[in-house]
Amino acid sequence: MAEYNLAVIAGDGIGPEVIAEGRKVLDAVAAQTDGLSFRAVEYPWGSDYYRETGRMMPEDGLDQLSSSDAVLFGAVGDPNIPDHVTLQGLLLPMRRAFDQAICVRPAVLFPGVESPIAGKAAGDVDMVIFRENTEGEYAPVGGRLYAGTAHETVIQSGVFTRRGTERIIRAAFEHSVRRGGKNKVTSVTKSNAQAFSMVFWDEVFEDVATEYPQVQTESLLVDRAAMDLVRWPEDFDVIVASNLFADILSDIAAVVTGSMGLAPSANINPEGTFPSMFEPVHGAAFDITGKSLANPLATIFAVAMMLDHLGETEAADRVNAAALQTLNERQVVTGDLGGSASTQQVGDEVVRLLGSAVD
Ligand code: GGG
Repeated sequence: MAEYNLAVIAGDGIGPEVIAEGRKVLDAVAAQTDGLSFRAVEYPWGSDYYRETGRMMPEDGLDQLSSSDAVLFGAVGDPNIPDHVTLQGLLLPMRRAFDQAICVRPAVLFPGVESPIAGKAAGDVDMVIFRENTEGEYAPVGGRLYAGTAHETVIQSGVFTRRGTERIIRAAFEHSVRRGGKNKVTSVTKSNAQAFSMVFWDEVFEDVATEYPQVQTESLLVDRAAMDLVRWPEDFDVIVASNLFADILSDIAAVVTGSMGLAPSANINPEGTFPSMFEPVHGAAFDITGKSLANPLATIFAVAMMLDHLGETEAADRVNAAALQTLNERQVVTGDLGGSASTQQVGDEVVRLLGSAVD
């Protein structure tokens, strides 16, 4: 029994198209659930806003969002604005300001979906990637000297705090215990080459692991992990890695499990003092923007993660079940999955199946 304040930032590219379907599904499940409602406020921020104002969001943008119960986010990026301007102007400041330190990215090979890796059947691949989300290689620490001269000097530093590193590693172990199954956590670093930050990460991983003797552990170098995700994806269960490595590995995991169009992401504020944010892993995808070709299921799965996070587990289960049925029946799927349905038709189908589950 709750009314939630939801901040919606559809953003750029295909963001508005997939967010429209996510909201359609959210409204439908809320309408079916006694006492559940969402007061949504749309924030028209992103690259168009930047063209008008020189900023990706207003100066007090984060203040405006801070009293929301959750943020639903589409995508960021524009072919005519440098990527570091769009990303550093909206998404990354939000993750840092709201201390959304724990990024959770599940990757599952669902019934009805074909993996590009030969011989993998539904259920064979089922992993969750825990991405450190507020520091690491994405910390805006560095500088550029003598630009454009022969002495040009550029420094980009990584930031690894004990608090941040412990938090993400502990969150991965806690999830492994809750999840059951293989009971395995794989930590991914590059500690043979990065002898400060990544050796530190390995040490923290070993320390935290002692608190979870029931969980099997593994440490892989990122190059090995990238190979293994392609050749033996079924070996992975829970993966924990730094901001950059987990960002890259989660894209590999998404394509191995069928499509970037299926990969959701939760950006969790562990203390609950700020809103958490839910988004598809994919970006703006300019090549298909405005063509109704985008797969909205990543956003719909992100909506389910948001419902779950808010404690609306029954509604989350219903959304997941309707999305899975859509995939399994394969009648209404987008081109990335071999179908010909539009973005809107997939959203409509999930809503239809939600309705039929209740009847
Ligand atoms: N839906 C998320 C999005 O727009 N992703 C684009 C991107 O470049 N993301 C980088 C990141 O997640 O750190």
